[in-house]
Amino acid sequence: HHQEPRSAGIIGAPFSRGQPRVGVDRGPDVIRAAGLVHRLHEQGCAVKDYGNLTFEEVVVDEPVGAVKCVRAVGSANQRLSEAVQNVKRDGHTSVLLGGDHSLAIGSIHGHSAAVGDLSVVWVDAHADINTPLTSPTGNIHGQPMSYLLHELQSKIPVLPNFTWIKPCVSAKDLVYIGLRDVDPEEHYILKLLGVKVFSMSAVDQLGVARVMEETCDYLSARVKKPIHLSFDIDAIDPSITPATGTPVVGGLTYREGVYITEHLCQTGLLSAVDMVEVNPLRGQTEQEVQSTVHTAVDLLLGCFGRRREGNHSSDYILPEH
Ligand code: 4U7
Ligand code: MN
Ligand code: MN
Ligand code: MN
Repeated sequence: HHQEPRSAGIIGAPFSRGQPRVGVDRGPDVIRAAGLVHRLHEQGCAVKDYGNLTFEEVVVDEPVGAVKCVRAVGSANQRLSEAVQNVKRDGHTSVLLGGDHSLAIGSIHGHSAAVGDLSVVWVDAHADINTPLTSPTGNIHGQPMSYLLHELQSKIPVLPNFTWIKPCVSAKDLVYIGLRDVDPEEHYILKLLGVKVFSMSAVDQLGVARVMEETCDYLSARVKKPIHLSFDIDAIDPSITPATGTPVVGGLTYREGVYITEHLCQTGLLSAVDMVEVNPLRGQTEQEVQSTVHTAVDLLLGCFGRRREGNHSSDYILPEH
């Protein structure tokens, strides 16, 4: 069936303070260097690259309880939220290039501030739903969903530079795909809130096609809301995407990952995408980095209409001799 012309508004967020490893701040530039903008154009997608955000230099950022870099993460996400709101008001599908996954706070907050209620599809090895008080590491990239969910607000302490955050996602509007490394506290939260989860075990059992069918049936059972896809590259198996900070064996194949993006694109509801946790300094070889980055690009192309059967523009005419 006919698809509306698409346009991507790209925001680079070279930010790494949501986790301790250097290099994830280079994600936006390596993903662009792999030809993202050109390849989106090639497939008939309009693109506006808004460039990289710059972040406030937070010099003194002592842990708050166990949570690290609270002020830097809060401030960066406030800027990101504003940037995503601008991209949405310009009429684009927002594309956040991270950076670590703490950036989902600002990305989802800004998306929701611009368009209202959202569905969130979170593709990740991890649930990233620790509260500041359950987090085993204190790293905020393992916590973003806890700040965004209405249902967890009574469990979230007041944190410096976090007071601007308004919870904007309901547990019933969230679906996880690819989970295989969930902390016990997170598992408790997922069960308590009744969050829809397709773990790797469910992907094994059902196959990715049924997982996506059920995901979209579940999310559109009430009203069709704009979809926010938050894609952590560590959802894909580290044999394909090793250049990431917290790799976990037993992940999605390249084909399962691409299928997820193709299917979400075809709903016509995809309104914002995060591509996060690509860390070129975590690759052992140049080949490992290239494989990770190229996979990230292909996942984004899938979000903007690339089909493996091939594509052609609707006004194409066969040349006459
Ligand atoms: B990512 C972890 F404890 N759960 O909270 C935590 F295992 O954005 C990992 O998904 C979080 O890469 C991983 O620190 C965050 C840990
Ligand atoms: Mn992860
Ligand atoms: Mn993550
Ligand atoms: Mn359709």
